Amino acid sequence: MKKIKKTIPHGIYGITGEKFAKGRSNIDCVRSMIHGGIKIIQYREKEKCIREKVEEIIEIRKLCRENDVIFIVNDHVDIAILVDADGVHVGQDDMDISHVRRLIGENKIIGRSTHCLEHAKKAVLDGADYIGVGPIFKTTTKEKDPVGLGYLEEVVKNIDLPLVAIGGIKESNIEEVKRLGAASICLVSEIVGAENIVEKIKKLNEIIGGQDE
Ligand code: TZP
Ligand code: MG
Repeated sequence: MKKIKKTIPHGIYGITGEKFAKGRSNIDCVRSMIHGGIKIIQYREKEKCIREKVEEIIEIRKLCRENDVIFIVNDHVDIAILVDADGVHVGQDDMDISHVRRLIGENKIIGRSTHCLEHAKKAVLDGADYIGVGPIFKTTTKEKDPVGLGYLEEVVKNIDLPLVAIGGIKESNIEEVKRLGAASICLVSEIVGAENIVEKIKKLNEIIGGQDE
């Protein structure tokens, strides 16, 4: 039977960020995100060695599969293939989309980080399945100057590809991001750094009108 490629659900897109997680592990954070109803989770970890990452990814892959949550691996195309992840997310300094596609196949999701309209247009031509748009606001989670809400508006108007708005998004500004047309929104430190992750997700969903099924 032909496998159908999954699509990016609307609502909150979760990403791990152990550094900001108040001592909780990536795996604990993922459990809470799933419990809170998040439907897509990306494993992003810049500090650990490959062995540790693979161990965590195997565990998180299992949790996502058991709970029908889409699982994306950041950076590591090889590990995404190893664990049969639903997709991979690559930045501007990572492998070309055409190479990622050859490795991971047609039925997997490829996400590309973009910071300007040229990046976004190229991602469309290259065959990405969605683009990250950001950092919208100033953030300490990633060393990159913010692109502002203007870039989000440009993408909404000009780019025919699902987008995930990211960077400095909080409970206090998520409404504006949603209003400008971002159907999928990612918050890292706001979620993993919350006192109560499940409650935080509930509040965010109240503001943006919930998750897709
Ligand atoms: N890509 C663009 S901004 C960012 C990534 C991975 C970090 C977003 O983290 P936060 O804590 O939601 O600002
Ligand atoms: Mg990368």
